[in-house]
Amino acid sequence: ENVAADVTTSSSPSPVTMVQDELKKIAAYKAVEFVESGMVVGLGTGSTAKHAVDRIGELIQQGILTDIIGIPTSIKTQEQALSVNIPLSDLETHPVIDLAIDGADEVDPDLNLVKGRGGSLLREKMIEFASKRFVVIVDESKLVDHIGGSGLAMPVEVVPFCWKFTAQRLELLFEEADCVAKLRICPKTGDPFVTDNSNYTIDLYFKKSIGDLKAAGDAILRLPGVVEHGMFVDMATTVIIAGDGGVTVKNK
Ligand code: ABF
Repeated sequence: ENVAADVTTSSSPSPVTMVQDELKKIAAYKAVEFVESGMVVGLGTGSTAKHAVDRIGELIQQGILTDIIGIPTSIKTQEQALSVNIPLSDLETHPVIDLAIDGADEVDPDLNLVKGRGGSLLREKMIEFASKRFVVIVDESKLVDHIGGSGLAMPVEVVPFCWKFTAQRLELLFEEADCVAKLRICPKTGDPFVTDNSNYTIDLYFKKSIGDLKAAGDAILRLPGVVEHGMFVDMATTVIIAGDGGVTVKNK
């Protein structure tokens, strides 16, 4: 496999009891080492990516990074990046991004990902697709043998119009995988969760394998009503994994 070609592992003094958030921070800080002055940087979303955004802000503040332009993957990240004084732009003004740093919900041995449980998969995919290098940062709890096989959600962003119809079509599409499609609900309000793009999210749960990921993703995208799905196949160029045993960097 091309994936294992470049794997470096370093030991770290991390205690076995190191909390998950500290591991996320270690992965994030390691990723920010790849950021150089003058770069256009895709800024991810979620509790892991948040550490990377804070760190970039800190290095700008210290004058160590200069002329950085951030492209945020969500409204939340946009607000956070502004709060730490990272100059921002968008994909239309900067269609080529040097480096994007973002978290993930699942990472398989080939560095394919599930993303979107945090609700921002569409902007993340657009920005990471436009990135020359896409660095994924995770703690080791995100590693899986097979994408979609964890029993946890595989998110699909859909237009609100007739979402039940789209959910039924998704279940039918993955009938052989015993798929259940559930509309994501905002726990605070009890209303449908609305994305930054004013869409809904349908979470797919599979009891059996969905088979070839690219074929599955393409089939999802062919359904009218679907905007984008959370499988990021062949997109990550580097995955940084922080665990109790240290940091592992895997390159595609
Ligand atoms: C984003 O944040 C998402 O694509 C993914 O759903 C989530 C991971 O969040 P966290 O880092 O908080 O686990 O990257």
